[in-house]
Amino acid sequence: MKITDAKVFVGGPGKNYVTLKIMTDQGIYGLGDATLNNRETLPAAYLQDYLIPNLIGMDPRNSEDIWQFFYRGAYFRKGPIAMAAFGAIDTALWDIKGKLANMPLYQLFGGKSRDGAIVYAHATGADLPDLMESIASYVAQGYKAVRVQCGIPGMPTASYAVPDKKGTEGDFITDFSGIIPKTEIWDTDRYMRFMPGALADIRDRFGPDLKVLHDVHHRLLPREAAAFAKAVEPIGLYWLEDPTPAEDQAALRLIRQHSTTPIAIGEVFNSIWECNKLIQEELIDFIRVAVTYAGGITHVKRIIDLAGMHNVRTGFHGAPSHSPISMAAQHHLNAWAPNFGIQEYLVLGTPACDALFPSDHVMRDGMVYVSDAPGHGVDFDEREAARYEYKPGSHPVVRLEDGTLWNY
Ligand code: CS2
Ligand code: MG
Repeated sequence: MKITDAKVFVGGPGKNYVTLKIMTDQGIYGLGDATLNNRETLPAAYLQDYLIPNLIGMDPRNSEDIWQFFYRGAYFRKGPIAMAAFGAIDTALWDIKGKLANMPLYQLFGGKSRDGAIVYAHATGADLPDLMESIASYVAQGYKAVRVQCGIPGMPTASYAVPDKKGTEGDFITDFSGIIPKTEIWDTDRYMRFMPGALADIRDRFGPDLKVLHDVHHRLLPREAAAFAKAVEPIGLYWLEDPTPAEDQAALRLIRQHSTTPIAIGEVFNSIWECNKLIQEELIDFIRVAVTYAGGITHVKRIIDLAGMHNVRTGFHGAPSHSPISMAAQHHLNAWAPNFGIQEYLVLGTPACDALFPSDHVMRDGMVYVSDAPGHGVDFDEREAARYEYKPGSHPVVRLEDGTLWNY
């Protein structure tokens, strides 16, 4: 069997999805997702200029050897751009494998460990009352887990992923007005003084059963993160996410020394080598990698297995930028993984998105039920794709009040 061609599409409804389609001499094709948020054209170029010319003629069934060919052959290894490009190829090859076997991917991984996989939604508010309404709306929709992000009183600008005025919904993460980022002003002291109390009020309002997650989004220094994790320990968060930048994996030891609050890290990682210490030393409770950014299904399965040896559960990233293709690959991994935890789920199901990416995966009452279609179960409508083009977008950059550049 041979790969005969491959095409890359950039664009989508309100997103710059990077979709890879790999065609074969048996008429079977596979689909992958290389969407690297705010840098979408780069994995697309890597695929077009370097990877696709090498793919032509390869046997699509040899997904492991192809992964090793591109990973080791690059010489300069890893990095989000390369691993997103490899990830798209790998996911497309697993899609082809599933179609050849006439099986949904979870069957190829080892079958189902559960029928439904719990997901969490993003509740947000310009202030605490606004956030409480957002949480209540998700609870009313049947969600059993919600990430909560709140505007901080006195903060000079809106903080991470919150609206600057009450009652507005939307993707407060990427601004598609252009490639020049806006500036967010951050003050740790205001955050540290306000947020633990807000989380306690949320727990009081919604009771002990609601799984409450909070994303610090890399804003605290390790000592501050340890103090925050200790302060919120009585609230019983499901997890505290990215409390401190984790390039220095050892820094997470300080949080573990001071708190039993569950820690989730990993969405910015693109290889097992960026999280192996966090996992082996059990410095985290959930690993947050994503199939797109971490080299596809093949590499993420290695991370899942390492995590499973060290009491670490999965909590895959599922931000607004993820296309239904990578989300579907994660749904299959979530159905199989013995150490599954939870899946981030930003509602993808707009009519425009469903038209571009038809599938029969189901999200109901806060649970995802994976499709039984062969492969990952998502298709791609090239006619729909022709309606979209790349639209430059950016995250804010974050500065402290004195102008110091900080972590987004
Ligand atoms: C966030 C992401 O979903 C999350 O947990 O950390 O939405 C993150 O802000 C974006 O992926 C950045 O592009
Ligand atoms: Mg996050």
